[in-house]
Amino acid sequence: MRIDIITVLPELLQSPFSHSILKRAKDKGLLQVNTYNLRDYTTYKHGQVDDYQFGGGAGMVMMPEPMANAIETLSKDISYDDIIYLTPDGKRFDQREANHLSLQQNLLIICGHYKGIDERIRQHFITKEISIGDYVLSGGELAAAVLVDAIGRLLPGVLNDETSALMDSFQDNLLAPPVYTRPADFRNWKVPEVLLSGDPKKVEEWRHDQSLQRTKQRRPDLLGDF
Ligand code: 6GU
Repeated sequence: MRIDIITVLPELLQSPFSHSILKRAKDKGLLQVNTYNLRDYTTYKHGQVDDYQFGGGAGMVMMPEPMANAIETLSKDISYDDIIYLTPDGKRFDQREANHLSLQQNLLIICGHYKGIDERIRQHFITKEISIGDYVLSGGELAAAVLVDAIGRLLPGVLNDETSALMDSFQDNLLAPPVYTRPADFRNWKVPEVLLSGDPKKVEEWRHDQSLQRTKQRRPDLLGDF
């Protein structure tokens, strides 16, 4: 899978994909992430990519020409399945969307800044608008990192134990059960007996029950889908 990202802060997007699972995904050739600096696509002086908004008001808007130029230049070589704009007024990102996007071949992600991008770019180029939650970030880069992480770990062959992504919280609309490791007795705080029983069926039942309890207590909204 290939994910291209247009940003004014490419430096911000180096580290998140250079460690752990995403690094492994890239090293295995399963995921390719490319960042493109929007300033490389402007014809304005001093690499200008934003301007005052028509109608007045505080805050700059990202100009349409550099963005259109970047999108059209990249689209010449690659056919994108989706051109995604990251914005707080987009559709809320969730596991279902991560699953869906992980099945695509080529994605283009646009990171906004300031007051956002010119509406005409949204109307004529963007195919999907995504928010990662109901709060405002100063730019789309951290949201892009969240998307790429959530998507990248789902690609077949990225995780060692392929079942482990399937067992994540949310994958079946249930939160994950509690987990324990050695020692079985830590400061007299003991691991639940059933996990030491060696009976896989009992363990599975216990985990499912814990998942249900936890979801009921913490996220009853998820059970609405059951
Ligand atoms: Cl995708 N971008 C920005 N700037 N803020 C956000 C967001 C995205 N999602 C939640 N807040």
